[in-house]
Amino acid sequence: AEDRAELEGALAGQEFVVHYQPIVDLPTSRLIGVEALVRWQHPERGLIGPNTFIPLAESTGLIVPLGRWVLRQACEQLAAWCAEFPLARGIRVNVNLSARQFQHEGLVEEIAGILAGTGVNPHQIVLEITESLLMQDTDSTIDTLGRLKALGVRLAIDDFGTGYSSLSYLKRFPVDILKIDRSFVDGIDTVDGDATLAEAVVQLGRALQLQTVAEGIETAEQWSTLQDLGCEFGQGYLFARPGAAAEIATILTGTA
Ligand code: G
Ligand code: G
Ligand code: MN
Ligand code: NA
Repeated sequence: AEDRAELEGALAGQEFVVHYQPIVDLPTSRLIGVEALVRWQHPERGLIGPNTFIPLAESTGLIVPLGRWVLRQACEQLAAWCAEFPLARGIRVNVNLSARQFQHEGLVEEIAGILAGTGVNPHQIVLEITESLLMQDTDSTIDTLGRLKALGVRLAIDDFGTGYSSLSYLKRFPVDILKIDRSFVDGIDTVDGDATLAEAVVQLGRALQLQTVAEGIETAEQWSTLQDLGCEFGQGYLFARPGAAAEIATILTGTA
């Protein structure tokens, strides 16, 4: 309960910050988008990563107002970048949606309100949902996905390949992008079978006309292997770590 109060206080006290990690076109390593990743700028403990507070935010329901805040922040940032840098009009901003947010009654209306209020082009917003969320293959899941798509945003499946789900749902669900989980990229050049799995995801994406984004690229070898497999986009420490909005601005000036 104490932890919950602290998290609530942090939200009210504006102690959260959004960092952005570049997503690049693999052949050219040009910026095609960013993923918004929340951090807690704690007054005493410094910058805290989401793994330490997202689970609590989920279990207490605070993820709903926190997630709404992250989305609004990311949309405001995108609008500011677009006003300043012509290059920004061609990028996308990915925002993570947790299962709890997804199940929240007012989600679609809230997102619509944020899009309208910030004036961003909805096509520049990608909502990342996890594969496990889609495994709850219910009418209400399909209904929510359809209503999100109707707003003009794009949908990505995050951590794809970790969910052991049936593939048939991919055809029914209106998703646009598959994000290949970091665990496959990790072992792509070293662990038997990982390259085969990554390739299978890329082929699946191609068959269903979905874009593929590889996560967690750390070495030039992984980068090159993923290109050989036909993966279009990627993100990872090799290209850039998540950083403050100002770091993205230096790329968007076109001089970085
Ligand atoms: O940012 P890292 O770099 O440490 O992120 C760790 C985990 O936290 C990832 O699984 C990521 O999806 C999740 N995460 C980061 N930001 C957000 C957010 O704004 N909302 C949700 N639901 N998850 C987030
Ligand atoms: O779960 P999700 O994919 O949303 O979260 C992305 C997470 O992956 C964030 O915690 C981000 O900081 C982390 N990440 C991004 N690139 C790399 C990388 O190259 N290596 C590792 N180990 N983690 C990464
Ligand atoms: Mn993600
Ligand atoms: Na992921």
